[in-house]
Amino acid sequence: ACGGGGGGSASAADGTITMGFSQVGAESGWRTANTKSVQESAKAAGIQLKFSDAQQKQENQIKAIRSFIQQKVDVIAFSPVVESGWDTVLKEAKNAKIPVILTDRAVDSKDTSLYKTFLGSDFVEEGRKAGNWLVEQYKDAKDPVNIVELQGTTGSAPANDRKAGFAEVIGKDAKFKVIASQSGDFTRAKGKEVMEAFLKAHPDIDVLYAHNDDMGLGAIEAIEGAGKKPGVDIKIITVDAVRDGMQALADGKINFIVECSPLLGGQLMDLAKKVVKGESVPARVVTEETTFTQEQAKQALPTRQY
Ligand code: GYE
Repeated sequence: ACGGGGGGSASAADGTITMGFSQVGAESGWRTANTKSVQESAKAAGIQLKFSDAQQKQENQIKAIRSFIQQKVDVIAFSPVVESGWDTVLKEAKNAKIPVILTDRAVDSKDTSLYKTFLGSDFVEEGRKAGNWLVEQYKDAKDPVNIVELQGTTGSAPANDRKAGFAEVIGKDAKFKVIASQSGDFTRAKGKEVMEAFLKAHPDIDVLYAHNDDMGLGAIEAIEGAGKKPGVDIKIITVDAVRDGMQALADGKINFIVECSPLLGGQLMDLAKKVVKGESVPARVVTEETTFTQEQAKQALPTRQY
């Protein structure tokens, strides 16, 4: 109806960009902060956002992307719940000449022409940071260090990579033993449930490595329920640094948090404007992040945005 120029796109005559965004779900504090960042940044950038929540299901994301293609949005952004299985739908977007931006999580597609760029954290590096802290803490220990691991959503980039980065670092010293490792699906409820099972099966846990704060917070409840002191009897390392995690860190219940920033909205909108204009963008945009000790958490909390 717009009579040319738009190449069949749904762009408004005034040039307003429409973005279809398929979010993973609302599984964690990180995700809630990320959704808010995307929504607020779209508004601030004057980009019309069609937002869809996949409730942690890949099939819902594929449906949402197909619907965005049908609606002829100008750009599609999504945070893929798992890494595999995207080629078909991404080819459909490419055939429809709609650029795709990967946000937060990666896909394992061999054909990198299926998307314009990938904006998000380096999850392998996050895992390494967690491992490095542990190695430093136990550098003088002679006895084995028994570690349990709560993994994120099975098949997701952050679960695969945080596990790999951590294993790479601790694997250099045989005293570090991962005695149990299971998915807690990035949620508090599952983190608690799996930690309860770990505690029953293993009376001798020294360290918990949880792939996000929420699972760590659920595990803290399980540890307290078992009559042990989180942060003292069992040392806890998590990833994200959302407010509740930072509070537990400041309170001494978590020992170390590797930051993963959910505030990707601003950069996403900038990239979207560029790809819609046909400008070139870097193939990979990595988020800048830090780590927090208990003392650093106390200092950072008052001004923490999420
Ligand atoms: O760490 C976790 C969330 O993909 C980086 O997903 C994100 C992860 C984040 O559920 O809390």
